[in-house]
Amino acid sequence: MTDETMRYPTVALADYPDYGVEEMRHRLAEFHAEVERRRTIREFSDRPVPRDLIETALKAANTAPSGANLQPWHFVVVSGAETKRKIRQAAEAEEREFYEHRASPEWLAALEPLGTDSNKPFLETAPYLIAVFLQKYGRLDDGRKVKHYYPTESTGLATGILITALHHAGLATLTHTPSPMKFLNEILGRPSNERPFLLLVAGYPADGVRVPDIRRKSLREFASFVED
Ligand code: IYR
Repeated sequence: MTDETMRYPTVALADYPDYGVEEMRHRLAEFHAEVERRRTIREFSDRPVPRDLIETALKAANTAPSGANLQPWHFVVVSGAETKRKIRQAAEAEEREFYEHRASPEWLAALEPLGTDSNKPFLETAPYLIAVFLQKYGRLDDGRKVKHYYPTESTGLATGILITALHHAGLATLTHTPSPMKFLNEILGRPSNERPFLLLVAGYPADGVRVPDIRRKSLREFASFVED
């Protein structure tokens, strides 16, 4: 047996307290109320955010379950003005192409209530752009490839935790998906085994920012229970 095929040693499951059902209800109700307040925003303040907050949120994201625990993601945290400017320029070029040519009339109609367009000033205003990359395969130190499993699902889960962690800290985010996003590999010098997954804009909301009055589906609409 080689090292790579050996089973992990095991450790006792740490810190999984039995709260009791009443306390569980209370904890979940509080958690729900907190995430219910999360809104995607499109106008950010330029107020600085200490880097350690982003680092801790990223460590939370990295706890996501992943296929064969291969953690097939990479996050590039961009705070430099010059790199943000390059990203904005490239993203806006793709977005102009999208809004003017590529998007179907149906897609444009779906976006209309949100009022988005190809102008993305927040890509320079917000203190952080976190480029999330999905690794199609990994690389060992000696250069050999390691196949990754469910990288899309895994990276989606990690990104969800990242967004929730930042929200928990009081920071707002925008999940931005300029398409195609290949320019992120070039600007950020990422290798070809990494595919841009999304660009997460993070920071404080701009003063007085308003958001569309959207509604979330009710539990009955988005979940069903099979009890027999
Ligand atoms: N990427 C474009 C268009 C866009 C697409 C979807 I789906 C959205 O929910 C929002 C925007 C943009 O960022 O403007």
